Amino acid sequence: MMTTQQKLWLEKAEALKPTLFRRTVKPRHWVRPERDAQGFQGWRLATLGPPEEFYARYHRRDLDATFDFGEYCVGQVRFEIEVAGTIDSPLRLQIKLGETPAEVGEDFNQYQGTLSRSWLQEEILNLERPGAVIRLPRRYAFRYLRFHAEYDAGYQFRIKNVVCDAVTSADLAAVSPLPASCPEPLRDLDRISLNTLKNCMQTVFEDGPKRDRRLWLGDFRLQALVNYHSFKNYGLAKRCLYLFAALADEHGRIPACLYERPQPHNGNSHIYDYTALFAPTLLEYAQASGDWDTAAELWPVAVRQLDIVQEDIDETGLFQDRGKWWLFIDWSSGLDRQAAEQGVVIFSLKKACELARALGREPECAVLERRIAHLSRAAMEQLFDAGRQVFVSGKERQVSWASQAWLALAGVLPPDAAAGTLRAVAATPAAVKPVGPYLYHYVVEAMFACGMAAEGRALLLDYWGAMAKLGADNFWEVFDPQDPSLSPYGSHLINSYCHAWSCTPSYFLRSGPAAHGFGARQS
Ligand code: RAM
Repeated sequence: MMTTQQKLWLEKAEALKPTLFRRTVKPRHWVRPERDAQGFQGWRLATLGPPEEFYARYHRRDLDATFDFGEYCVGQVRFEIEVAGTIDSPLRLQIKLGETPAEVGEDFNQYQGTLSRSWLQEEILNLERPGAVIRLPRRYAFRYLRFHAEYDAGYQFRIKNVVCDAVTSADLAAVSPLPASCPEPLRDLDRISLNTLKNCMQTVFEDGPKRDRRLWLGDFRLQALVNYHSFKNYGLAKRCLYLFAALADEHGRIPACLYERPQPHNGNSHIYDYTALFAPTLLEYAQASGDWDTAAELWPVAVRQLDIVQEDIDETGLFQDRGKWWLFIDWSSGLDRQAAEQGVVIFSLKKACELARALGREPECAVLERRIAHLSRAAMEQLFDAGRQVFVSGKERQVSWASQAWLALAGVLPPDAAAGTLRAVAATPAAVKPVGPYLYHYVVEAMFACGMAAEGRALLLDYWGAMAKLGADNFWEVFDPQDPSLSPYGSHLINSYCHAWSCTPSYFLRSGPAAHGFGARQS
């Protein structure tokens, strides 16, 4: 049951629902997917000609045609069918839409992944009156579209004028150009990042427009940071903050994710690290927008999340996994998350203190500061391996990038020493590495935070640059340069190739290129 307060917050959120910008996009090329061991995930697209060449042709059966829109689109698809002859039976058309060539190339019937196959974008239409404008039923996220008509139609037909009515709530006109000194490879990363964010910006900050198409707190925090330095849609960020606050459960715990339809509701999953990050997300919104009233109104929600995460801190000040939560941090399967979670909580408590001070609530800092001291001491006494000069995690004393990054961001060690832990982990091949851009973001952020600007820039160029080199239109949900088909869900087909949390190169480039040294960098 929602409280009266929560109902008001939901009303505020709904009043902030943005109207979407619309644009019609036409396919650029008529293509054919072909297997190619050198191509991304084993596929390439051979160009056959302009779409008009295909539109001019009539078919009866065995139609198989793919279009490349030349850019990534999120929106509704429509096309026309023209019939020559008597329509004596429905026309059966299969349509696939893909973010990648592999999606339009591979057979979805072979899909064995752990998430629902219904995320794979595919329609089978049995059209009783095919001679008309056909509108596909859903919103799609794709660059490639494939038509397949396997069965004899009994008459001639042709398909023409395929278009996508693309939607976004991102205002492209709000983005200022990068400084002229910014070199080309970085401009490319910026362009791909902003594309990613634009495509995820709908009536909330979606995690991915193909999948899961919902608001996740961890993704939202990073999207919002990029948004403040690019599209500057403060209203959308405010809407998302109010949605989380409105949909907290009876204990005051916000969900890790939420759905908008049919009406906003709680996603009923709880991620320990995401819960803690509500406070930093609120502070960053207020700092960027200047809207401190919203921060003051939602302050109790931020504090409540930190009280809730505190319940899993033991008497010595250490986070203990009691099996109550989903611990996220990264998709890496072997990662021990204890140390990283410890870092997230300290980081979030510090941001909450900053927010308290900005709101004139200094007295409330005392309790937060006591927790910071207690947790920091525990991190040093129980997680820091002085011999190896790295933080370790869990019973097995695992060494990972995640632990060093989050404890560096938590400021448990002075910046120089924290930089030492990051350098040590980079020099330890056995250390558990990130597998996704979400954690890579925090590694880069930690590097900048502790004076490793050159290493931060290099990692950014290396990791996100590798996706750009593989032809990314948007940055991806997961990416392991050693294994471009890696998926946490058992199939690369279901991965999201336009994923919110990967859009942060623009944050690093735009939140002060001078500070990060990007503008001055020679490519
Ligand atoms: C997946 C999505 C989403 C992420 C969660 C933890 O469902 O990739 O972006 O926030 O996991």
